[in-house]
Amino acid sequence: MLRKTNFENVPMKPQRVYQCMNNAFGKDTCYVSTIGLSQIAAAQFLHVYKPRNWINCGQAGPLGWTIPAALGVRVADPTRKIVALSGDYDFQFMIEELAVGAQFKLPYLHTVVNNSYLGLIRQAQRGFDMDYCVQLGFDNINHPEGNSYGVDHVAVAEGLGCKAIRVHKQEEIDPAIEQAEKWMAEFNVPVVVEIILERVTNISMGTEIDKVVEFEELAASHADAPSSIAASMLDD
Ligand SMILES: Cc1ncc(C[n+]2csc(CCOP(=O)(O)OP(=O)(O)O)c2C)c(N)n1
Ligand SMILES: [Mg+2]
Repeated sequence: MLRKTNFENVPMKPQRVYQCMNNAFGKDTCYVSTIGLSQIAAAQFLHVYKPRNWINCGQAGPLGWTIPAALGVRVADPTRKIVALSGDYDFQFMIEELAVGAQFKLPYLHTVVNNSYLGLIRQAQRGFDMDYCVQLGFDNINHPEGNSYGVDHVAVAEGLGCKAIRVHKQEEIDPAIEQAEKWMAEFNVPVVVEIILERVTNISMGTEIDKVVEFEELAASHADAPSSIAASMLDD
């Protein structure tokens, strides 16, 4: 069984984001993440090649941990390639810590996958037929082009002394990462790449390892999961 990643949807499906990240980031990349559909999907899809290159808070799952953890990794290792990954709410939880990165010149790349939802909680509520108090969208009077996704993360990150860029389509991801790398080299501050996702995508999950529910069509060929290492074992 292989999960499909090569979706063309705009707003993007998260699976496609991880495909792009696998293609864009090298084998030395150290990922930092905390909790949420974002982190669960990342653990399913992202390739990690070395020990201590998947820095995660473990079972505790304290939202907001990602920014300070990434800053800590940077302090511990001034040369490592660090890519943090947050959902929109994890990012908002301790967003002010970005200023610490700007103050102490601690560059790293922070990808924010924004579905304008507490996605993991929304998915968990499906079992109760609810979608209650878990969406983060609103009409932001200062950000009308934000399509009611609410907080303008680019503006907040810039206000805290960092650099930030927003993308909507998969073909914008590579140029955004290139821009982020230039900014990190030039300014020595955290750089945020915000990726606008479709609002509702469920991620494969189950109560037991042999009862995992798939919500999307599976890959039928290598082309459906081109960045997958296992895909090479499929008959095209
Ligand atoms: C401090 C804290 N409060 C509440 C939770 C419960 N919780 C786990 S995931 C989640 C929603 C995360 O939303 P987001 O960061 O946008 O990620 P998504 O699931 O949408 O990818 C919540 C509220 C938690 N893990 N930590
Ligand atoms: Mg979210």
